[in-house]
Amino acid sequence: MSLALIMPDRNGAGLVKRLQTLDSQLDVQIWPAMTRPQDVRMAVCWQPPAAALTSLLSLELVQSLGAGVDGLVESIPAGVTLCRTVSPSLKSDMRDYVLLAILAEQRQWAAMATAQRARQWQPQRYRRGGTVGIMGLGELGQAVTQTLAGLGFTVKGWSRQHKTLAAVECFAGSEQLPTFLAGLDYLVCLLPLTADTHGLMNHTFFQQLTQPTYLIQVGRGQQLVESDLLYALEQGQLRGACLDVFASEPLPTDSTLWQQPGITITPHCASITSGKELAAAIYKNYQALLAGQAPAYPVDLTQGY
Ligand code: NDP
Ligand code: OXD
Repeated sequence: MSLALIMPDRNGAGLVKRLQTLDSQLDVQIWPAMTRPQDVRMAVCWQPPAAALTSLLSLELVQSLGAGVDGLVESIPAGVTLCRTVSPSLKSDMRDYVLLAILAEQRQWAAMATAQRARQWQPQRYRRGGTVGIMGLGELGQAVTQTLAGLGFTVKGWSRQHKTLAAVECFAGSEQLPTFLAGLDYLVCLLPLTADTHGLMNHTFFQQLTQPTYLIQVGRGQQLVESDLLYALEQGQLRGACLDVFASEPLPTDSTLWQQPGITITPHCASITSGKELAAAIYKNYQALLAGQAPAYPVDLTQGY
């Protein structure tokens, strides 16, 4: 049995080395230079060309290199299982990123950095407390809710199916979205990209915010209508935004978002599984496949996440 790495634009050499440290006999082939495609039963992918998977006739399992599986769901051949990579470092990175974005905005960190460069002594007023709404109460959303609740934030959560979580006021479905969005100081998007979440954050959505809210977008770019975001900033429904993901990545150099006051941009790096944990997660699923067991973090292809 062979394991394929299909990750255009990424160098897989470090990952191969880590995998072979776990198992020196492991047969790994890196796309597109695969000499024995007929031996591949498992493929680890990030944005693979659709044809790369259909040409693997013995394929049984595809593992996404990330937690998101948009861009993969559509290209999974019939009968093949899709799973994703979720790890302790992915969760702790995301908790840190969301907390950093909230604290930086609360303490007006960007304004103080600007004042420093102008040699100006300008203490900023802190925004105290805060109610944070998290859209998506999955692996990452729940990790974030628990951290924020533990630090004394008031936390609201929204998911597709109703949940009961300690210290979180939970809402579910489109009918409860307006109640969830009411009274938020911070809104965090940790939703997967699906047909239902595509374009979710649009003009109608922002109109349901009942006070100026700060958006932290760490889901997927296509969930946010950029022109409606700019309008919501102009109208004061949003008081700012921290964006890590974009409809087009890298964000084009001519995008108006780069220079927009109140917007912080990071280049899709909110959270990343460490190399060691990635290799361990892949190898665990490889062994599960050999033993005829289900992989960790399987995706429901009918729901798209
Ligand atoms: P999970 O699949 O564990 O959780 C997804 C959550 O979203 C679930 O709570 C689910 O509800 C909810 N959800 C899905 N569809 C809807 C909907 N239509 N309405 C309301 N809630 C919905 O995902 P993860 O927490 O592991 O990851 C979430 C996303 O974060 C990833 O898909 C990826 O896009 C993004 N991500 C971004 C990273 C970055 O660096 N910026 C890094 C890693 C991930 P329910 O519980 O009812 O099923
Ligand atoms: C992921 C990501 O899905 O990096 O893991 O966005």
